[in-house]
Amino acid sequence: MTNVTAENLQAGDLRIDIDRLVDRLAALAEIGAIDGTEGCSRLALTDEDKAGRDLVVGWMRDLDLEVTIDAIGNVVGVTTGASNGAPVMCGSHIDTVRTGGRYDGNLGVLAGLEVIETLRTAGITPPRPLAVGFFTDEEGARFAPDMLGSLVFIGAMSVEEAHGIEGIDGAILGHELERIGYLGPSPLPAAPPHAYVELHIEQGPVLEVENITIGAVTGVQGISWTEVEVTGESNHAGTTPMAMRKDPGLVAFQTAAFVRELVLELGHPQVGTVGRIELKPNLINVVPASATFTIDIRHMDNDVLLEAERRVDEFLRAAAEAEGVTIATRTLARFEPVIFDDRVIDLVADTAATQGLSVKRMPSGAGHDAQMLSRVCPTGMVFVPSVNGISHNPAEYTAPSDLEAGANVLLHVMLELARS
Ligand code: HGY
Ligand code: MN
Ligand code: MN
Repeated sequence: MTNVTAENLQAGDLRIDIDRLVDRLAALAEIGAIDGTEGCSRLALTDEDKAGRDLVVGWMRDLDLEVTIDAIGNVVGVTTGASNGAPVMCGSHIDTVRTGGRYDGNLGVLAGLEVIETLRTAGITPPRPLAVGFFTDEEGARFAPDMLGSLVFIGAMSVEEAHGIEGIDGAILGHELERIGYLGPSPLPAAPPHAYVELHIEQGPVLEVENITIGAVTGVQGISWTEVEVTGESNHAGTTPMAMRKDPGLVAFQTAAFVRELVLELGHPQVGTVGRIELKPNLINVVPASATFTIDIRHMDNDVLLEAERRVDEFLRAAAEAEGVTIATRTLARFEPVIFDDRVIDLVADTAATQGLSVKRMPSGAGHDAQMLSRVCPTGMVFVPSVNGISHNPAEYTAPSDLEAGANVLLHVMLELARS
């Protein structure tokens, strides 16, 4: 550790302790660990999520942070002491998808703890308080929409509506929150931070392919999630003539194929995914009674995203009519593209350059809590590379040198924002 004085802080000599950060990432990844992999499974508000929350809250308390929990289970730790005014906040999420990696979300939260501990060890008190938080159910994989906790944090969804959300397993969000002991008293919407910065793995291939260490994230693409329930007529697979069938599975598979054709026609960076599909009764010799599936389409241009939504809906209705089945659609998430604050984007890019790191301005393909915080305060993100562009997969990996680079950029961006 460099012996830091206020003078050399100006020179940006202060650096995080990468071994401590890697150790915390490993300790958190032990919770919900997926055997034989580096990954973990901590779906929102499950026992594993609770255990992860308890561990991180313990680390927050070890750092003497003032810990608050709100009515959607968001947890924020704030430094106490000489500083005053609204805090400079960092953070992300610690819930994961069912087949998650150890860096998605977790890095932003644990790097925030690392920043605070580095400053504390150096005896440095920034002019503003610093806050690190984790938001509930960022993934939206169990309870849609994604970024749910930060959506409620900024007041864009009521606590009542959020508490009533039913998960893919039939659980009710409010009940689960109470069951794991994270239904907290802090007021919502929360008072906006002075600024918000989120360190996150890129989860895509761009930085690695271009051999760049830091992404100065310019914004987040628009997200459209739809659940489609197709209802047909269950029948015998052997005796039912094809002309008599009302097969919901066919419409689901045709639509999944159409989504791929459409996004290829619209061209990069349009993306489209059918990630969840359930047939009932899901048996080899039964023409399904129903098929329920999800459509995830995204684009940086909202007009293109609207056109994609229109085309998918048009196809779906025509396919249903041709097969004689009925459909019901439910919007699970719909967020417009977001552009981050120029000053924060510039600060991330300049800080990376000052630290001798290669940096690229780029949009985010994945959704993040930062896209919600950007509605209430100056917001930006710092990306670090994902090896082979892999994420939402236990094989997700980012090299310690890149983790360290990202956390050091986070440290100095937060310090600079604390001076503003
Ligand atoms: O879906 C997303 O982009 C994020 O991981 N919730
Ligand atoms: Mn994430
Ligand atoms: Mn994710």
